[in-house]
Amino acid sequence: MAYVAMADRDHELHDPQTFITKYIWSQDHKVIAIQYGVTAIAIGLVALVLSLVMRLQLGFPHTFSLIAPADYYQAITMHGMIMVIYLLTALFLGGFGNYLIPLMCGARDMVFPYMNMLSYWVYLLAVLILVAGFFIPGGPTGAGWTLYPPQAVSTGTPGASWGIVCMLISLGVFIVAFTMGGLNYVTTVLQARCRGMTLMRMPLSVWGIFVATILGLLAFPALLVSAVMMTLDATIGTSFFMPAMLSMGHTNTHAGGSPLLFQHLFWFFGHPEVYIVALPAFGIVSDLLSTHSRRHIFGYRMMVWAILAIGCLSFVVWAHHMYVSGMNPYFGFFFATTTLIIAVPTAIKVYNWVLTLWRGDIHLTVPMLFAIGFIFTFIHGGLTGLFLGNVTVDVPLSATYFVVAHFHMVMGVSPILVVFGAVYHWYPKMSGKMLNDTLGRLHFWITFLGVYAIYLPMHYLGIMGVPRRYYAYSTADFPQSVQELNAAITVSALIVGAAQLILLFNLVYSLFKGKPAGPNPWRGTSLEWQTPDTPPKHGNWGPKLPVVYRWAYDYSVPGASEDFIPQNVPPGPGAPLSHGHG
Ligand code: HEM
Ligand SMILES: [Cu+2]
Repeated sequence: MAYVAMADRDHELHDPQTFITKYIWSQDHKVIAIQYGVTAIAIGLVALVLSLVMRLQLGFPHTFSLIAPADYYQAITMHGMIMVIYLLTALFLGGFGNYLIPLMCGARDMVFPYMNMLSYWVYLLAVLILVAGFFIPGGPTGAGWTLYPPQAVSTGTPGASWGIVCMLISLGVFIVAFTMGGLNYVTTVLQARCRGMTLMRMPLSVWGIFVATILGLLAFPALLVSAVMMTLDATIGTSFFMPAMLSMGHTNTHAGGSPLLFQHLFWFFGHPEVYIVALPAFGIVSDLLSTHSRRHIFGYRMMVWAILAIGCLSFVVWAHHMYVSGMNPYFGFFFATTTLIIAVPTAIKVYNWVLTLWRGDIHLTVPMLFAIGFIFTFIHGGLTGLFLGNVTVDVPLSATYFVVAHFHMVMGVSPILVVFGAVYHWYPKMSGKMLNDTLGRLHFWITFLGVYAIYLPMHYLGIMGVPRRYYAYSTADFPQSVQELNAAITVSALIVGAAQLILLFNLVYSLFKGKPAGPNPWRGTSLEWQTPDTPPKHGNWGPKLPVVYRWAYDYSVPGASEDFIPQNVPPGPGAPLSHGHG
């Protein structure tokens, strides 16, 4: 526990005094978390607007001429990349990871607070470089979020000269920021837990974030090297990924590079990336379900092992994104098999969530609604994953809207629902105020029903053969229903997009007018609810660190005087240890 002492000392030496050190150059993990969160949501709104612009084009191609074909490709690229990296990755790890790890582990802060602070500012720089892409000559890259060469750096692709370089540099800077944060999260979990907080007593939120961070530290380097190599291909004429070719009547100056090498590197990062987003969501949703059903998580140990198993397996499935690349069929067989094996630990998790609810004392609070919504959308997206994991099914579907439906359900909508649930759940700790319940319910129902209205029909469009990444289709190629559904999807998307204003309003309104939350409004067991102050002060715990006596799931323990026993309550009369992990 040497690092506890270090974090302790740091807290005494650097207790922030001025406005600037308290809120701007803050080394407090909670302030950094909120900085990450606000920035991620702000750039996420840009991605949302881009998606609505694309939807208007697809739904009403002749009514709104907001964008030209080239703009569509730029919008799709920026939308996809922002959503995956700059919103979800940053929000789950930089935002929730930063906020929850020290509080849930009983630490005063991250072990390297200065590096943690730097991580946020470098992330902000990455976001600014990304946004700069909109203002440079030629605009941002239109290569698609996968940035495949040779297309990404060939004339004819929007942003092929400046835009792609800007994107690659921004990604590189993001990875530097992620690494500085990530080393903190891992080290803090391993070294700064308070007394009694064994690994197998940690809340699943911490487990999910912890393993996701390890995945990130192992996967992002593959993206970093490909970004560096492609930048060199684009700027000084190296040929890592660029073959000699004839494009738009011109022969290029490259020779001998391998576009397939890029695909392997990209997806060696890209598939784990799905779990960098999904594992924190899995962890957080487990805690939401348990807290709001007043019941211990079913199969805690199995849940931890499932997270670890999914984490490991996620590194041996990447080429399921490359079934159409002309790979050797035996290769496809291997990757289909590993992909389908991931379904086992994943299904275990789903069963355990459902069994947690079974005979629980379910409180349909707003966080719980979002958590249950997640179970639906995740099962849904997971099932279509089983289709696409099989080579023979994937090949005809891979360039269609079926894929758009699948990945939005599984890694767009599902994690976002968990983000929302988590915001309603922890906002009271972050601000001391409750979010407005009525507005929360309205936000949930419109969002939940709305995403189904958006994404269910897309499966049908995909099976009809509607291609993805298309600006417009000839009406002669598809039945009338395709255009009608496209219009309906766009209307739903506009409604869902507008519904997010309810949340934004709620966040600001409740800060001033919200009901005071008290320290533990959901009667939760994990340590963040047991802080002496709400919101917790710098250093979190006042003079004395907490001591942990039990796991995080002592809800409705027989013989206990209340329906929850916080982790820092010693066993005794009225507070027995549960049959779980004491
Ligand atoms: C209301 C919410 C959203 C709407 C209406 C929406 C809409 C769209 C549209 C219209 C496309 C282009 C499809 C095509 O032409 O093939 C797209 C692509 C994409 N979206 Fe979303 N989206 C939303 C949320 C999200 C979220 C939360 C994520 C996070 C993972 C996400 C990730 C992506 C990705 C990775 C692509 C693919 C980009 C590419 O092909 O290069 N989207 N989305
Ligand atoms: Cu994958």
